[in-house]
Amino acid sequence: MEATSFKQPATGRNFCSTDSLPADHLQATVEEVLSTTPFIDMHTHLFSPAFGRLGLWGIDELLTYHYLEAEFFRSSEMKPERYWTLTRRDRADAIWQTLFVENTPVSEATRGVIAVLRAFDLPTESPDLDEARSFFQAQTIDGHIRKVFEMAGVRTVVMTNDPLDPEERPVWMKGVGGHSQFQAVLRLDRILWGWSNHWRQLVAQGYEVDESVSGKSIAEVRRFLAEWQARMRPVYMAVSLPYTFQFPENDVLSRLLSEAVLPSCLEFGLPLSLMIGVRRQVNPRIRLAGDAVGRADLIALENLCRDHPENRFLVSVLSRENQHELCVYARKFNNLMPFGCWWFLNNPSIVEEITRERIELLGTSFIPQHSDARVLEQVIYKWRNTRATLGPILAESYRMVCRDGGNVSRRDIERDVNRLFCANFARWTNQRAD
Ligand code: RAT
Ligand code: ZN
Repeated sequence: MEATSFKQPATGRNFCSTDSLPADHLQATVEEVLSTTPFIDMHTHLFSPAFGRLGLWGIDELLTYHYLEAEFFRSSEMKPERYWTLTRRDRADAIWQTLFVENTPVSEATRGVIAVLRAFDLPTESPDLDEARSFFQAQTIDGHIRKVFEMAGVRTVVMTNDPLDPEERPVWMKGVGGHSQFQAVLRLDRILWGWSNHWRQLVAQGYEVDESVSGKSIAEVRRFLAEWQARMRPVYMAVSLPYTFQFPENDVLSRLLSEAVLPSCLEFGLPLSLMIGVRRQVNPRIRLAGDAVGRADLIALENLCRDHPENRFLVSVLSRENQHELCVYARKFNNLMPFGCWWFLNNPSIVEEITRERIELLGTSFIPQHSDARVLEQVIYKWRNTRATLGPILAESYRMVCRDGGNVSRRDIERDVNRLFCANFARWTNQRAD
């Protein structure tokens, strides 16, 4: 039988310039571009210095990160109830002893602490934390933030700002000056899925709302959003939703979303970020570490994107099982921007799988990662790990372009890295990309 002869694709196609790179230079060029491009970190829990003690940094905060607390309870006999009676310093000592002295820190979150210590030339095998503590105590916050961002290769970080947070609200009410490296986000968890526990807070602040969202409630929530939009100047609005989220439904959440939040987003030209898939407090004994994950029904997202075509959605889903569907929906709806590998997904093996899938289905029209950092210095290891995982994936994608007969230049790589880690977000939030 005659062998099938495949027609070779025409060679020599240039995407940006004629300076195509030889295949064996691709990896090194990708790594260099990744390491020299400062990224936008589009979702963190960090705060600018104006928020004072809300901004977490230093070794005790690094060690008591809730990702590490979850791991600590697996390797220690200490009961959570006892752990919560300790001071932060004693908790940090207990975690150091258990996860770093008595065990090898091979998990993603423990390796992160090692990488941060190493980045500051601090001992990684010491039986105590004395030297690390002295080092961090000697830093002043403004200079330390600048240095950390430089080490992490990030130019801007996006905060998570909850107007109903009792500690955060007074800072905003006093007036917060803008900071060139921190952007605000209007986070709506308490108002949306937490309405029944929080509507009274709005009443106390002078808004005419009620539990069933009747009468003037919708107009008043819009007034609340408008006032906070003016106060915070957020780059987007955001909510984390449980894996059970459905839309539309005959419930308060759906009404608030479709009649207040989405119209306000349109009015202010802001995208809405949806982080879907948390299964809250499966183990309340371990507090913040006690949330888990559930597979979501993304038909809710389909309905949102289709029924609100003028709104733009930034979307991250927590379940590994939802990732492929998210990509498929992004192919159907160009008002949907997938972002990040969040929380339990932020491990090299899973980031690799998800990012390959996204590139294969979406090209460069997505945002590969955010850090979700809660403690300042975490951006150092989280972004280092992202670059290390992304390098081989991007290089392999370019090798495949070349194998198919295309050319890839350094300018192509620069454009793509900038698009993935800055321009997609900047465009979505109406900001300049450079
Ligand atoms: O990753 C985390 O730290 C989670 O606890 C959540 O805060 C999540 O990132 C969120 O923003 O809801
Ligand atoms: Zn987060």
